[in-house]
Amino acid sequence: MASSPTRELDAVVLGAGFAGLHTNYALRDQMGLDVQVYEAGDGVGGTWYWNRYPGARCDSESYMYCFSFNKELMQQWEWSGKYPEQPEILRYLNHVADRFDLRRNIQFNTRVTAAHWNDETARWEIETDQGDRVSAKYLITGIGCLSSANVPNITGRDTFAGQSYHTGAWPHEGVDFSGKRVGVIGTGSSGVQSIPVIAQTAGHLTVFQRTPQYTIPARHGNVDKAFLDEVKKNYDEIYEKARQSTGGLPYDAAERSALEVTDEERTAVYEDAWNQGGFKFLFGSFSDISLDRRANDTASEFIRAKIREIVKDPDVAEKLVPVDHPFSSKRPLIDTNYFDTYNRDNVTLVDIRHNPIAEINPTGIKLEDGAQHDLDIIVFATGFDAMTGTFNKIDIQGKGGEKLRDKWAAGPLTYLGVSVAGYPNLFMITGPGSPSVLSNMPVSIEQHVEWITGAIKHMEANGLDVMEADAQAEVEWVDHVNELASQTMFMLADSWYLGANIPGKPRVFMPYPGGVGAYREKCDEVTAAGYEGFHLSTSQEPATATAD
Ligand code: N01
Repeated sequence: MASSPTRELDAVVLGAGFAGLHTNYALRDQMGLDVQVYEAGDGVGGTWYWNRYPGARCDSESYMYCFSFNKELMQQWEWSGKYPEQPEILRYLNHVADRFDLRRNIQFNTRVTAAHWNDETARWEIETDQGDRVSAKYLITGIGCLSSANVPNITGRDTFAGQSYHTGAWPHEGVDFSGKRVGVIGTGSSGVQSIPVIAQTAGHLTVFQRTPQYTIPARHGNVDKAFLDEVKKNYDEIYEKARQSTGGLPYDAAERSALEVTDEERTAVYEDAWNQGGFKFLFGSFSDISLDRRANDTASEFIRAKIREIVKDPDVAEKLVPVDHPFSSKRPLIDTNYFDTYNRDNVTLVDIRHNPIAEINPTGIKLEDGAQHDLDIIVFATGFDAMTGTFNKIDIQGKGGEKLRDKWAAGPLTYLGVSVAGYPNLFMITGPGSPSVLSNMPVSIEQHVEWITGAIKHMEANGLDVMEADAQAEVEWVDHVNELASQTMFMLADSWYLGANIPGKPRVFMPYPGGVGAYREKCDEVTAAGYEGFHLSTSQEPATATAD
């Protein structure tokens, strides 16, 4: 690094979304540490600061998409919708920042560009794009799993004369689609949420679809006040159920196999789940949809029939029917009027799987067969370089100057998804190898913040300077994650979970698929065994291995 650090801190936290805000509160207010948070945006909110596209909202029900660390906050905040919409989540996070006075040690408009471990001082030296140079004992990342936008490098992309936007970097002032010819590339969560809303005002909307999707109706609407009151009476119990669940949501897990009931019973269960909407279709219908291909086929076929029923033009319906991957092998989608939108006169579906985009030119998008679609606006709903993309943009160097991006060149290696061998005192909130994106994020974020805070308390109470994952424990964890993933549907699709959306990215399943309950138990066992799989030491003495 260019020069010596000018400030010595206990901890540096990257990001001021759910993860960074909670970590700031836990380390600064509950532990009394000297903490500096750096945030790239000019406000708090993380994902919800950047993703302001039309229709943006969360797929977790609102009463579960919040912090649980403060009971008064839980009781006092009133959600208005069944699912929380982006502006409301952003208001919530701003409220949390105000309520706990969290902004005073957040430096906004600042990206951390480098973090180097200094072997001699046993501290992290951190540099930002604003010229800050600080050192810290602990480095905690809350940089999000989906925070590096993927704007595909399509030939001629930058020659387009109209306006173009990525859903994950949406202009704060909004975009006026009235009467415009709009093209949306991408039909993942962001596309499926924004397409029906854009169609309402656009002159004409053309959707460029590479992979058809299974999506379940959200059944979004105002939240029932009586329901919320009941939730608040039982919040502790409900939250605890979510903590022990698979997906971080307090739904009753289905116990029956889809294969042990009659066809009529099965259809009735799916019909009921479809009418209830949301993730209950996946978690609440049958126990083996994600695990058994034959069981999965019944769910996939049910959704295909629904698409054919909703979409009036049979040719368009067939283009929308997913046949190349099983339901839930990609991130399950939740929608409002998605398939119905293709019945509108001002909406055209273009299948770019069979007739790919050849180029973007000044007036629009040209396909390989020569067809030209003239456009005023292009929306890239093309996703993110997930889980590792944002880490790789920072020059993170561990012991001996090893670069994290080199260590992860063939896929991310972590112990518990929270730490990396060779990178002492670095803690990643919802890092690769943890449940993260396969769960309701606030539940996973809180579990990580609590676990990391516990580890730091342990170090401070025992006069320890260094905590580092053991290399063998890391290998075993990565093997365990891969072994679990191999038993699921996840391996049967080209998804961002596997890095398949980014050309050249290694095909490795990144999140932990064993569920938040099992994962929490494992983390608690590690703690109870004296931080098994970690080396703990003072900087003066050799490290003590606590690994097996
Ligand atoms: O991104 P995606 P997203 N040419 O990667 C297509 C979370 N999230 O922003 O499937 C043409 O899912 C790509 O096609 P294919 C959630 O975890 C949550 O929608 O790769 N097309 C796909 O259709 C989610 O999973 C919420 O063949 C290209 C689309 O673009 C994650 O964020 C809301 C292409 C990308 O879909 C990411 O969702 C929003 C190319 N070169 C997001 N490259 C809620 O909670 C990509 N595509 C509601």
